[in-house]
Amino acid sequence: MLVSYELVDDIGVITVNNPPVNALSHGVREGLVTALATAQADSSKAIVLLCEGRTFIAGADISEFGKPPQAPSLPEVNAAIEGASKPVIAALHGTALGGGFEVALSCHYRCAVSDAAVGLPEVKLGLLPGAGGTQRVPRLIGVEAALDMIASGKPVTAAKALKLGLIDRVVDAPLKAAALAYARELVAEGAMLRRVRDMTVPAEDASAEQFASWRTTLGKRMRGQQAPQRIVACVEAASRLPFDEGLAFERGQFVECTESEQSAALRHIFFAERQAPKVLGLDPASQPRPIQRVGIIGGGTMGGGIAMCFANAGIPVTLLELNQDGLDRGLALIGKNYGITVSKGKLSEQEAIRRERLIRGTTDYADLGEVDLVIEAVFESMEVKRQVFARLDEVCKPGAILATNTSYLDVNEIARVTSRPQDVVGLHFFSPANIMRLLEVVRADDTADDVLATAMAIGKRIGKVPVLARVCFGFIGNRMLRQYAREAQLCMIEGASPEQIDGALTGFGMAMGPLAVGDLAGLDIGYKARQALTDAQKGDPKSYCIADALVEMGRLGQKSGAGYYRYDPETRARSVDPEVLEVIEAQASKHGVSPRALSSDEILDRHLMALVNEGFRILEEGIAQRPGDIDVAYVHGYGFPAYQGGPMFYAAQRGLASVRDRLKALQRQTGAGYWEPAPLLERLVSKGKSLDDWMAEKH
Ligand code: T1G
Repeated sequence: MLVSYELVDDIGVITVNNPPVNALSHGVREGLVTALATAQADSSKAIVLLCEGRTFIAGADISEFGKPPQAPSLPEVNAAIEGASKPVIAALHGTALGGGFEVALSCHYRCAVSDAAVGLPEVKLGLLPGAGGTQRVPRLIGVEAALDMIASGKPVTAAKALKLGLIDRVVDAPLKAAALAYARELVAEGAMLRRVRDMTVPAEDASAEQFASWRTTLGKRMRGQQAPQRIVACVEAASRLPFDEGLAFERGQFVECTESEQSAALRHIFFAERQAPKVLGLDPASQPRPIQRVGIIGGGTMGGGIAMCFANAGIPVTLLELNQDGLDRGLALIGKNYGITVSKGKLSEQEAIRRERLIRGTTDYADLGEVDLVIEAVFESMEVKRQVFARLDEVCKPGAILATNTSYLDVNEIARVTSRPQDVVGLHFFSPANIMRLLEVVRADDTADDVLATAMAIGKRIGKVPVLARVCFGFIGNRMLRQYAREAQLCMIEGASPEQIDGALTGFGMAMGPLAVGDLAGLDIGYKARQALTDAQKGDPKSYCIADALVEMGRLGQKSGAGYYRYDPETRARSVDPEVLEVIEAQASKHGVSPRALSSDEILDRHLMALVNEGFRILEEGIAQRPGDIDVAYVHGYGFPAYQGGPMFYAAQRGLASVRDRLKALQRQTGAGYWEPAPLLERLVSKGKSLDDWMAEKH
């Protein structure tokens, strides 16, 4: 039963049991209303509401959004709870989130075990608390604390919730017994039916200026997103209107959010993040191998960041460098990064020391003899990587997983130098590795199923979103990025300035524009990679001549103080540099290009179409398992705005036929073969099918 009811002596107990997270599906809402009616009619003196399983209600059932609403709605359930004639006590464990916490807020009292957390994460789904959260929370904790909680969507620990006044008691497990005791205590002291709706919002932090400053702050912090602004409007309504009018205003705002494209995109990403770690067709019997110790080869920026990922998850790391100097530099860099995190108040000094102590340095390969997983993060040269893997094959124990952090080299070729290619896999981290959430798991031809299962599991364990990719040049992310970067170069040589190009993409919501990203990563990286390619492989010189010219002038990007922009040595502030415009002009005349005015729409479109078309090729070749995997990769690895859903979701929303037609128009306009619509796209359009249809047919 989704919701059950029992009378324990004189206390009624309502129990929700809807695994995995007790989401408030239609059945649960109905069950709650029925159980409440039973409790109201029997001899119980108070009612305890709790959940089975790993958590209290973690929210509305997100999979029900976009479908016709079914009664009772959550506001109706909450009104029934708050209107009960007997005290209702919410007993919280796990994560009481969203609609789940709103249910708790409609109860008259709340208790929680110490490791519980409460939160209203709706904003992460492009929504807002639509069942009283924006009206009840400010009544309990004031406007500032309420906006901080609801606009950030961050969970609050039980201890902090008690301090804020969101809950009334932190109890010891077992929860049910403690909650029953608390209920009896309330009955004994004749506790009143304390309805949050009857409270008023403290006026001291509810001025118009306050709300205006929140709108400005959120306008910057959550650029382009609609829900945060609606949240401010709802909390403002709570401080201005009687409860029921505020609730109605909130509901209206909520419904508009549920119908918004931004929320559809963010809900798509929510489920795509949870699908990505699942490897289709994997032998269900293949269990992850235990990973208790990890080795990292290379103490540079990537190696150090990767080591921190494992130490942050409590896994001991052996970091190997060729010599002591290199090792000292690597460990010092890690220490510096932890220091920065502590100085930002994101980590305590003790915790930083504890994590740093989990990272042990060595210059001796023999010290990797007992690790369960080793990740190579050395210089991007096939020869160097082959030498490292041959050495690892000698020293690592049987069953150890040998992984490479290469961002584009052939993992099959690396695996072939070992006697155990089945134990070789690509684990492609993104810089800064201890921050970026994307992890491309690269499946080589011989990679064993349990090695893949292990890679996905360890990826989640270190807080990453693992996405499976097959071997090709640049895997999923970087392969698409080459097409995207090509358009940035061509738009420049055709007449658009770096500022205009970056502005077009940041206007769409990209965290940074393609040229600013180039300056951040270093223009010399791409330059060196191009030096290793033939002219044919490099493609049209117009697509890299400006970048080459800048590098040959010593303009490597931020690290040299100048690239497509100039950077203030102190503040690193970026500014337009007329010298770059001269370089662009010179290259345009050298390559016979007459500059013209490009609209920001054209610039944006060409970048998005370049990503999307390559995405279709990647799906057709089986390099990526699902369109959602590509979307998750771009959101967590390349700064694609989650509220746009990722390149493939964007294409689906826009309409595959319109995408195909736009590509054909670009092909006619430029005569360039790479604008030829991908065969999969052509096929789907010709059959009037969607990517979801294609996925359903494929599996
Ligand atoms: N609805 C439907 N399915 C859900 C769900 C939900 N709210 N939450 C989780 N799942 C599924 C998920 O897809 C996965 O399925 C499985 O449960 C385990 O999840 C009116 C409008 C609770 C912290 O935003 O943050 O309430 O892949 O892998 O890592 O105001 O899930 O196994 O098939 O993430 O342990 C607000 C969303 C909703 C919380 C657990 N609530 N969930 O994390 O497991 S909007 C949220 C989470 C709302 C009201 C509004 C996390 C978690 P599958 P998991 P986890």
